[in-house]
Amino acid sequence: MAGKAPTGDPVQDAPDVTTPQHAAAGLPAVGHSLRIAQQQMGVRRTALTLLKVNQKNGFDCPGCAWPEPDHRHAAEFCENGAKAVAEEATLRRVTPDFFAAHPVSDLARRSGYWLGQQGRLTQPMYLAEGSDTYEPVPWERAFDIIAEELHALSSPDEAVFYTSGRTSNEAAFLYQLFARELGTNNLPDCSNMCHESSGSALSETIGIGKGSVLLEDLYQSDLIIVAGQNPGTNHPRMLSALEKAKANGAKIVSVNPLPEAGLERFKNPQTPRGLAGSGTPLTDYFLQIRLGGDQALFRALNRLLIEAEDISPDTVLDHAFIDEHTHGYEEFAAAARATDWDEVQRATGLDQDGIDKLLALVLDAKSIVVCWAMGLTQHKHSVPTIREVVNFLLLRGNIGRPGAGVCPVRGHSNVQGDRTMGVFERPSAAFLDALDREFGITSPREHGYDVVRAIRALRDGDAKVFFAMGGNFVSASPDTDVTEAAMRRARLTVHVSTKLNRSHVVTGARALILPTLGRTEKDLQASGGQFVTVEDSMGMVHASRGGLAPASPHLLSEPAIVSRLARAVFGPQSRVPWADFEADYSLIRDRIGRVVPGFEDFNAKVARPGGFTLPHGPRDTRSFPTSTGLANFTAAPVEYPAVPEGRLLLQTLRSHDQYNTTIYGLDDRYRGIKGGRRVIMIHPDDGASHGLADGAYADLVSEWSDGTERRADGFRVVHYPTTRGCAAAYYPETNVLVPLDHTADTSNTPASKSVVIRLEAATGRPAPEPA
Ligand SMILES: Nc1nc2c(c(=O)[nH]1)N[C@H]1C(S)=C(S)[C@@H](COP(=O)(O)OP(=O)(O)OC[C@H]3O[C@@H](n4cnc5c(=O)[nH]c(N)nc54)[C@H](O)[C@@H]3O)O[C@H]1N2
Ligand SMILES: Nc1nc2c(c(=O)[nH]1)N[C@H]1C(S)=C(S)[C@@H](COP(=O)(O)OP(=O)(O)OC[C@H]3O[C@@H](n4cnc5c(=O)[nH]c(N)nc54)[C@H](O)[C@@H]3O)O[C@H]1N2
Ligand SMILES: [Mo]
Repeated sequence: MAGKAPTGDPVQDAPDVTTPQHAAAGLPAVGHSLRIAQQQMGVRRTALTLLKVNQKNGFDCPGCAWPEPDHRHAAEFCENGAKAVAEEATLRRVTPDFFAAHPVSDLARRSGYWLGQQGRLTQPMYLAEGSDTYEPVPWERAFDIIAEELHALSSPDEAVFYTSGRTSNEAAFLYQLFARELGTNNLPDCSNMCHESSGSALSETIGIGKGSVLLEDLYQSDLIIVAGQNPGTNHPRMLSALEKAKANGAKIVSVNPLPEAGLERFKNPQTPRGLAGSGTPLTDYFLQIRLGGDQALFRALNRLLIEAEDISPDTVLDHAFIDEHTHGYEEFAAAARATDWDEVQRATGLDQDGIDKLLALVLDAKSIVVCWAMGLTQHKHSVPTIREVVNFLLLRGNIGRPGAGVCPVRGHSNVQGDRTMGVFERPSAAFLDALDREFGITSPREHGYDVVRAIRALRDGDAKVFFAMGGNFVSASPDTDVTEAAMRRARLTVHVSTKLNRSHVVTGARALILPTLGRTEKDLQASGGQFVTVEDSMGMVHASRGGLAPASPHLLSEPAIVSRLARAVFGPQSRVPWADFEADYSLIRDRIGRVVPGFEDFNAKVARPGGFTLPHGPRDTRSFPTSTGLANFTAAPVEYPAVPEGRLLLQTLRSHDQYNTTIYGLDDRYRGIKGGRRVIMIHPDDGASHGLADGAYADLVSEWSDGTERRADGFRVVHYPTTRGCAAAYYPETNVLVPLDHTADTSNTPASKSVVIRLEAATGRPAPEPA
C-alpha cells in the first residue's frame, strides 16, 4: 500500500532468541563497539576519533546526556557512545547520485535501518511539488524557498519549528530567537516526548524542572533508587558512577518490570578486573513492578514512613526541613495515611512484604537519590508519579544536601541545554522579556504547539510549514499513520539533518533536506575555528569542539543555517545582527549571557577546562522558586493503568543496538535477542494463557478508549521474565500502536509505556516486500 510505513526490515528481520544476560559491558562490549566503529570509519579514524570523546579539549559525545566525571579516563566513552560516534563519523556518503537512483517512492519502502546505513548527507536537496525525486539545490535557493513559504502564511503560527536534543546551545538560542522574531512560540521539541513529565512535576514541586544532584552526590549517597530506567544500554557511563557509589557503601534498588542486565552486574571496561573478572553486582534489591505502578509504590512507602514516625516520633521524618522548607504536608499526610493496600497491590503487583523490605533500606539510609527515565515519564499519570517521588524525598529532607536529591536522567546529549536556551512552546514571561529587551523585538506571548498539538495542527490544516532542527519527527512521534498523514498535508517540510531518515521521505508538497555538521567535525567560520557548548543532565555546561574534516564541503553548521535563513526571511531590516553570529559564535554566547540567568560571563566561564555548573536553588541553598516559595508536597489520587481481561499492557522501549530511531544493528545483546527487532516480550504464563508459545508469531492490536484499533503485524513471541500482564516491544516499530490522544496529563507526553493491546495469533512474519 502506497505510503504505508515499512514494517521492520522484512529481508533481515529473523529474530534468534537465547537467554537474557545478567551482566553488562566487559570485553564483549569493547569488541562490539570497535567492530561497529571500524565498519563505519576504518581503523585509523576510529582510534583518532574515539580518543577525543568527552575529553576536555575534545567533543561532547553525541550519545546520552550523562555528565563527564572530573577525573577522566583516556577513553571516556562507552559501547553505545562509540556507536553514536561511528554513526556520525562514518565514511559512507549519500550523494545527489544516490537520490537520482532512489526516488522518494522507493525510499519510502525502505526500513529506517536501511536509510540510516546509507551514510552522511552531503548536499542540500529539494523535492519540488509533484516530483518524486530530490534534486540538489544551492543553499541560497533553499533559504529563498523557505522564506517564500513562510511569507505566504496567513500567520506565523502556521509554522512549526521542531528541535531534537543534539542541537548546541548556540544553535538553539539562535533558532528560538528566529521563531520569536518571526512571531511564533511553536517550538515543540523531543523533550515533549521524553522528560516533559519530569519538568512539569519538578517545576511545580521544587521550582525548577531539572535534577538536583551532581555526580559527587551519587558517590556520597547511602541509597540510590533507579526506577524506570535501563542505564546499561541507554546511559552506560552511569554504571561506572553506580559502581563507585557502591564501593563507597551505597545500596542500589532497581524498580522495573524487566530485570535489566546492566543493573544486575557491571563489568567496568576501564578496569582490568571489569574486563576479565565477573564484575560488580550492582542491584541490592530488585522490585519487579507492574507497568505504571510506581506512583502507588511511592505512595505506599510514604504511608509507611509516616506510620513509622507515629510509632517512634522524631526518628523518621525530617521535621525541621518540613517545617522550614515545605508546604502542604498535612494535606499530603492525610492522603498518604488513606492509602489502600489492595489498590497498591493491584497497581504494583507487589506484596506488602516486598515493600517492607524497601522500607527497611530507606530507614537505614541517611541520604537517598532517586534516578528515573522513560519508565516513569511516559504514562498517563506520569506527572503525579514523579510528584510522589518528590513527596518521598521531602519527607526525610532528601533534597538540597550532599548525597540526596532528584535525578531525572536525560536522553539526548543537549536536550536540557536546548530548553535552557528557550526552545520551549510555553516560555516564561521573564525569559521573553529578557529576549525582547536584548534584541528590540516583540516576542509573541501566546503559548505554541508541543509535539502532539503540532501533529494535530498539521493534520487539521492549521499548520503548513514544518521545520526540524535535527531528529526524526515522523518515526519518533506516536500514531505513525496519523503523523505521516499529517506531514503529507504540509505545504513545506524542512529537515536539518546529518543522516537520512524516514522524515525525509514522508513530506509535504515541497521538501528540503539541509545537511549539517555533526559534533565530531571542525567548524570553520569567518572569524576562525568555532566551538559550541552543551549542558548535561546535571546542569554542567562545557565546550565541544570537533576535530574531523566535515563529511562534505557543502555542509553548513546549525548556527550558520539559522543565521542565513533569518537573513533570507527578514532581510536587512532585522534588528538582530544575524551575519555577525554566523561569523563568530562567541558573540552568540555574549547575548546568551545577557538573556539567560546563570550564563553571565559565559565566554570566560566556558573557557575553563571542564566548564561550569549552572546555579540550582534547591540544590545549592534549599531555596524553592515555586508559587508558594517552598517545596510543595502534593496529594493526588493514586492512579494506575486499567487493563481489561485478556489484554496486556505494552511498553515500547529501546534495544541495545539503537539510538532512538537510528538503528545500529538488529541485536539486543543483554536481552538475548539477535538478528531481528519485531519481537514481543511476554511472561511465559501470559504466553500460556494466550496460547502463544515462545517462537510463535502474533499480531499486536492496540485498543483505544474511543473504540479505534491500531495494528502492528507479525511479531515473534519471546517468553521473557517480565512482570505478568506487562509486555515489551521496540520503538519505533510499535509507535503505530500509540494513539495520538493517549498522553500524560499536564505534560502531554505520549504514553508510550502503557498501551493496552491484545495479541492475535499470526501465521508468521509478514512477507518480505519487494526490495
Ligand atoms: N544507546 C542508547 N542510548 C540512549 C538512547 C538510545 O536510544 N540508545 N536514547 C536516549 C534518550 S532520548 C533517552 S530519553 C534515554 C532513555 O533511557 P531509558 O528510559 O532507559 O529508555 P527505555 O528503553 O525507554 O527504557 C525504559 C526502562 O524503564 C522500564 N520501565 C518501563 N515502564 C516502566 C514503569 O512503568 N515502571 C518502572 N519502574 N519501569 C518501567 C523499562 O523496562 C526499561 O528498563 O536514553 C538516551 N540514551
Ligand atoms: N514509542 C515510543 N516513542 C518514543 C519514545 C519511546 O520510548 N517510545 N521515546 C521518545 C523520546 S525519549 C525521544 S527523545 C524522541 C526522539 O526523537 P528525535 O530526537 O526526533 O529522534 P532521533 O531518532 O534521536 O533523531 C535522529 C536523527 O537526528 C539527526 N541528527 C543526528 N545528529 C544530528 C545533529 O548533530 N544535528 C542535526 N541537525 N541532526 C542530527 C539524524 O538525521 C538522525 O536521523 O522519541 C520519542 N518517541
Ligand atoms: Mo529522550
